[in-house]
Amino acid sequence: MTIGAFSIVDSTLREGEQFAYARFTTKDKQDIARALDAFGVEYIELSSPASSPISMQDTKLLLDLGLRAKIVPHLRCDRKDISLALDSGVRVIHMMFGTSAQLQMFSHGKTIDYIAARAAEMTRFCKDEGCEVRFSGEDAFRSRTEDLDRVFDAVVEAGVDRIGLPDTVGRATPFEVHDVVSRFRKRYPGIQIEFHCHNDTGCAIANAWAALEAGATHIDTTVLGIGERNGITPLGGLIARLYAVDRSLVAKYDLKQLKPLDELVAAKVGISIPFNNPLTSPTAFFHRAGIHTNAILRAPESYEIFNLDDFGLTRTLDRAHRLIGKNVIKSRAAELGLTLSEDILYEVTWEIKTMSDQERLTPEFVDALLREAAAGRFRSSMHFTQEGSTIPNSLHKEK
Ligand code: HCA
Ligand code: CU
Repeated sequence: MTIGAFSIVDSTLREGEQFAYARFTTKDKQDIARALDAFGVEYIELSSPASSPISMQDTKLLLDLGLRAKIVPHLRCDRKDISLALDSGVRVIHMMFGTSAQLQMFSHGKTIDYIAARAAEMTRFCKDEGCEVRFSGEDAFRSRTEDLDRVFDAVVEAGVDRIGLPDTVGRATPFEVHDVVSRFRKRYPGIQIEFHCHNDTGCAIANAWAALEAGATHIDTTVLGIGERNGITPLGGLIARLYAVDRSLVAKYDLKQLKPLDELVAAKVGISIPFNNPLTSPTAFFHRAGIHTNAILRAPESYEIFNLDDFGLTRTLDRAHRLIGKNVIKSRAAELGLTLSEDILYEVTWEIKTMSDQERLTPEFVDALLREAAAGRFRSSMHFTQEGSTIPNSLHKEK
């Protein structure tokens, strides 16, 4: 199936609040909400106003920002919690109730009949208040199909706009997600389907993709994937996945806002952007091997699937390692405005390789070496050891 219209429900301020290192202040939440809105996510999910007095206060303050994104609280299926949320002024409600045997037994102790009746009643209550309503069967991927059908039939009958299928414990495979979402897509043709995927086995992006291919209309993300345990589908990772298949799928978002957004949330939770984070990791476009940089210099798409300009990102070609090739040295010399013969370029390249077998070189050292060579002071036999070099020692080693 081709991917149709979809929305991103960003849950950095809800699922992300459950991340071990997150402790958002009101200002943090405002900053993050603004940055998410600037990127263009369609929904910003918040922790329940019933969680704490500040949670209630912040729901109102975030609504007051007047963002394009819909502000939506995440609630238990409970009339008091819903009423409190409605008092804050929200007009989209996300509710959930555990539908798996595990959660029935060890979390809330309720039967499927009770859950269906309660979910339908609360859905009607919200619809009567004029709200957009989503109901999730928490732990859907460990819930029995007949139990999900029973509960979702009841909320669909009650007028729900969207059903939610969370892989709460991150155990689903992409094929399984595709099967389950496809089945509900057929069962409830006019109803939106939201998918929320934990990353316990590293499948959160692949599973979100599978859900979209099967007809999901809403995908939950958080910035950098932060959330309970090791988190959920990362916003940037999902964008990377979609862009790589078809750029037009993400044309509605301001892609240049992704890096500042990832940096903002990383700073707010006190982490660095992980090295293996798609797109915005500091090493995401770092190329070293001479064979690669040679091709990259001719055509970046040889080893990159993203047009970096679209994201406001830049690449780094290593020039201070034994695996580099002559082309990167030649290109660097040109960037520095230096003219060197092919022979000298070859010798300088070999010098860098030989030296970097012995010590860790810096890019600045390579630049200094190129300047020395351009000034006619290159003597390869010296190997520019620290003792023999006219280049300051401080440039030899990475600090
Ligand atoms: C939670 C669990 C949840 C809910 C997702 C949803 C999950 O923290 O309440 O409401 O769709 O992973 O099941 O995040
Ligand atoms: Cu979750």
